[in-house]
Amino acid sequence: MGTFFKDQDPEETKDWLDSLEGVIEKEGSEKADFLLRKLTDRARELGVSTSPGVLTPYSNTILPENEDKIPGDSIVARNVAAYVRWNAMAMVARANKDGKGLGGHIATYTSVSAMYEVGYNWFFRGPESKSGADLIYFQGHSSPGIYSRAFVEGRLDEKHLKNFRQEVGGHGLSSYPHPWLMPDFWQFPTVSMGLGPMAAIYQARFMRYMESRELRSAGDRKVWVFMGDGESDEPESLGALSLAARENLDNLIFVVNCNLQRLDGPVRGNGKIIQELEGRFRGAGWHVIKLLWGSEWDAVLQRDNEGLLLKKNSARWWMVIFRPFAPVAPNIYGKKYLVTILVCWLSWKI
Ligand SMILES: Cc1ncc(C[n+]2csc(CCOP(=O)(O)OP(=O)(O)O)c2C)c(N)n1
Repeated sequence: MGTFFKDQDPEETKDWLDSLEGVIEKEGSEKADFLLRKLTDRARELGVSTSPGVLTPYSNTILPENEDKIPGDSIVARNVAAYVRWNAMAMVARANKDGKGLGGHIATYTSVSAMYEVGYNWFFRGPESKSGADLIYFQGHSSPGIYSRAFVEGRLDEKHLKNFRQEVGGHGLSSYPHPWLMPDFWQFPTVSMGLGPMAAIYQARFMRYMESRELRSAGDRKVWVFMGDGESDEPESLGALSLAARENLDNLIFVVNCNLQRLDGPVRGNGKIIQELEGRFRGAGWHVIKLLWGSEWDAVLQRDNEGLLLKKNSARWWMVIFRPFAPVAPNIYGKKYLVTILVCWLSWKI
């Protein structure tokens, strides 16, 4: 580590380093990270100008006790989300029946369905809004779910769904978001990965430009970008992030759907893409809120006094949710972790 500071008391420095090593050995790296963060906070309070870290712990940013409750009937919303996912799946499956082999994607929407639903129900503004409808860049491969939502709302009919990926006589559905093919449906083309995120930043910037020229008020209109973690590999995706921060574009929200998969394999096999992206966004000056665990996990995590579950918060862990009792599970996760999760789960349920 390079530093210009001339250390007058190396013995004292060694004490600190030994303590740190002791903490890591006895209490683990999460505790060490916590202590370093505490020290940094305290130092800043005392007026030390120290460099802030860009990474926060690998867990939800908002603690359960600080979360807002969903207003209204969230059970109805949950059921609607399930109908939408079901119809999306049925539409794609049908497009591939009887040797038609039209293709289509399911996993993208499955992984981002909850975020879209929260948007539809509580955030996105429609055309009736005073400042005009929000502008939404939908993640390219999530189109089946967006069609399905429109079907459930009665904006598309069954014939449309049957013509998924076949733009027959104007009564079909394009594979991906495409305003030229479906001008009354899509606002922006997004499946040339990377172009959506960059275009959105300039869109949000242009709205501010129009306002400052007194041509059109931006009001509280928002630009939303839903993009994939694999998509973040395209240079354009993250290429204009610092412009957005520099221009204070608080009318712009990116939702990065980190489902850890991309067309040609896993996103960052042994890495942590969520942490990596947090660093990129925060480093460029953005506010980042991470959501790794659904609220179903809150009660379980609270009972994990040793913090074992947080340590194991990786792609493979998500499989535990679906297959906790699978015979292969102990080999994948290690017996100790499985026992922890079961004990936490049972102590919550009993
Ligand atoms: C510029 C560009 N390069 C390549 C592709 C082909 N392609 C389509 S989706 C995809 C991977 C997308 O991964 P991710 O963003 O994680 O989305 P998900 O797999 O969750 O749908 C690729 C490489 C493309 N659409 N655009």
